[in-house]
Amino acid sequence: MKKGKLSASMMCASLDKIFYYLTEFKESKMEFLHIDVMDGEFVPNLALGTDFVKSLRRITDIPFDYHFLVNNPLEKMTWYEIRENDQVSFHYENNQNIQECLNYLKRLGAKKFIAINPNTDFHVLTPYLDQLDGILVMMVEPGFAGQKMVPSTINKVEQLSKFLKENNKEDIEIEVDGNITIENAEKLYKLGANIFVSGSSSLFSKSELSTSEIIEKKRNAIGWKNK
Ligand code: S6P
Ligand code: MG
Repeated sequence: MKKGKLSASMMCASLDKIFYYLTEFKESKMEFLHIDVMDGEFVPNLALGTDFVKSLRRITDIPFDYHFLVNNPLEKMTWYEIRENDQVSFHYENNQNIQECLNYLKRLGAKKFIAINPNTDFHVLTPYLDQLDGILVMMVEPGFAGQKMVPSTINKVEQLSKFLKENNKEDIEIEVDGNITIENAEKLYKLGANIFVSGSSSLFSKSELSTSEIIEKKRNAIGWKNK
């Protein structure tokens, strides 16, 4: 099995420690910074506006993993400076422009992911599989950090992984987002997930360990041990 990747959820990072976190991430070769964009419409919360994300882009070159939890992602994605090789998820739900969103990301050369809520069946994505680099599975109701995993989502990850293998689509990555503790990451890695959004339940939790020690522990849980 391939090694899993981490994506640090920046809405969970305290601003007073931002340089500490970015230094630790750089030294540990963090794969992505997870950028939640929330518009107060698709979800009852606001997060990571354009100017904040632009400033972050200026102080780090770690690739961004955008997660648009918004109505009309086709318009709102254009407000951000998405780069080639950034990874971008937009939601399936309440989206009349899925194909147009995929076309837009293809033109930018970004990695194309579609995100699905806990109650959305992954089979709805079947028509788009040929175009997708990955699927983001929400493990909690979208909108807030610090929630407990919706139990049915675990089985969904397992079924999705089987489905992709059976359809010769195992190159499509499975990203999991919400309550990804070290223990949950280990379980989900074994079931086929390979990108792990890391927020208040791991990287940014209150801990005696340094950030790089947490990263190392989490990586050991997702296939990095003895490699
Ligand atoms: C939630 C958002 C997530 C959170 C992340 C936080 O709607 O999409 O990316 O930032 O889940 O992690 P945790 O460990 O607090 O659940
Ligand atoms: Mg997210």
